[in-house]
Amino acid sequence: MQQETIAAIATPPGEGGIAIIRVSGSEAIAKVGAIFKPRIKDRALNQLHGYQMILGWIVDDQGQPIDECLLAVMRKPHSYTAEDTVEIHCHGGVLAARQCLEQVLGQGIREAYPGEFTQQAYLNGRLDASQAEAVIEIIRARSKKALNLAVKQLSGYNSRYIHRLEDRLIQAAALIEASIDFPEEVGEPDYEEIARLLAEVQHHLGQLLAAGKRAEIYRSGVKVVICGKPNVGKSSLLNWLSGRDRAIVTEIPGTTRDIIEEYVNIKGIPVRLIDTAGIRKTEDRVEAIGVQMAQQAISEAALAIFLLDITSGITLEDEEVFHSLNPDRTIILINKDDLVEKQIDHERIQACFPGIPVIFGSVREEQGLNELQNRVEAMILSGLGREGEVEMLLSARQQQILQDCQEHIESVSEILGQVSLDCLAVEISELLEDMSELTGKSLKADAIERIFRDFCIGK
Ligand SMILES: Nc1nc2c(ncn2[C@@H]2O[C@H](COP(=O)(O)OP(=O)(O)OP(=O)(O)O)[C@@H](O)[C@H]2O)c(=O)[nH]1
Ligand SMILES: [Mg+2]
Repeated sequence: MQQETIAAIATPPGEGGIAIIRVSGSEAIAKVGAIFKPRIKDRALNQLHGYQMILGWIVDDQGQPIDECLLAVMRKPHSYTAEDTVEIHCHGGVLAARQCLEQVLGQGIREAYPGEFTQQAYLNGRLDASQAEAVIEIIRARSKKALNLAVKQLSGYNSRYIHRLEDRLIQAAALIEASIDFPEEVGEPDYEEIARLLAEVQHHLGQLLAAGKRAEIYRSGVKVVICGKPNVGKSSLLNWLSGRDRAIVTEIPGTTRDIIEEYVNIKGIPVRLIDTAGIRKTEDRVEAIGVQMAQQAISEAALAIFLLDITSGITLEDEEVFHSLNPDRTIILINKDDLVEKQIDHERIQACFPGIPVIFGSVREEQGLNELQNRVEAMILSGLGREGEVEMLLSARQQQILQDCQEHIESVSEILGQVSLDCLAVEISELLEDMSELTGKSLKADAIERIFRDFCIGK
């Protein structure tokens, strides 16, 4: 397919060391060559082999330099898009890059839509749908784990996994086809074997969906709220987990009156950590608003770390805070365990807050905090299957397809042996078609549009 030559600034706007303009398509080298003056006279852009660079100036219509640039040439199909590509490395900053781009566009090259370079790569067969989706995941990754998974997906790991599932369906289809084509010799297909193959695929689809949910945590992160009555050490914990003095800490109860948010990383999980005002009845208007906001934050969080002060015993205030918490999503930290005066023990805790995981520790002395992080991780990941089985990022699009396939397999399994072989063959081939959308090389236009609409310009 002949694709238009396109161009866009591939680096983010704003000041920086360099900015890169990417030009891709069959006319890229010739048209950029026409507005480029090489530093060494007898060299020219179109003489370059792939992966070579050349220094010179992008010039305006009068031949006056716009910016000094380094140009990289990549020749088809050995480029990101699998088209001839020129990357213009100009000085960072809004104006230089913009003016160079305008000069490029002046050559009759069209400005690229968001994600269009990756779309070219997809249309040229260099990436399949799953790999194209991995590109946006890499760009957006906010934790090391999410990045690892996305890079794995880009390498084609996910696609290979799906293809192995497709192979099982193809085996089932072959059993049916053989009975249709050679009824005399083959007789009835081996329904047991077909059922086994379908069950296997179904099992793996379930695992994939669970893995996708687990990966989603690493991709999007979760909201964790730190709550408790005043002065128990909430802000101290936020500061410790974020590794800096983000919130004010004093011995005065009611120090924090606002919501304080900080992105932290707990055991590789991106966490939006929220420190709240100590919850208590108060006449102070500002503090009262803070308490309301704390309660709102608690209701929105995926998990609450509920702090108590070991020296104060379990008070009515503590019990009131506990009432606003979801016991299944709560971890209790009994803080200030470094102090001698201990008014809370395990028995007391179990009596007041039965079944809630409890850690005794001290933020000041950094005790129990590793255990706390392990607990947080375990609770966030609980119910999402065991780690290390399958690991995979799934886009919303892929999740939907997997769920559809699950339902489809279920209905096929139910009618197995009760419908004609032709009908069964059609069902299995439809199933294969659905599944091929996961990694699809020839998706429908709207599916392609959905994949690429989230991309940024220049990618
Ligand atoms: N001994 C001891 N003191 C602590 C510990 N953690 C916090 N503190 C002290 O307890 C006091 C209150 O700490 P904060 O972190 O401000 O408590 P808070 O829960 O945010 O308080 P409010 O914002 O008022 O609700 C400060 O003087 C801290 O230094 C601890 O583990 N041991
Ligand atoms: Mg505080």
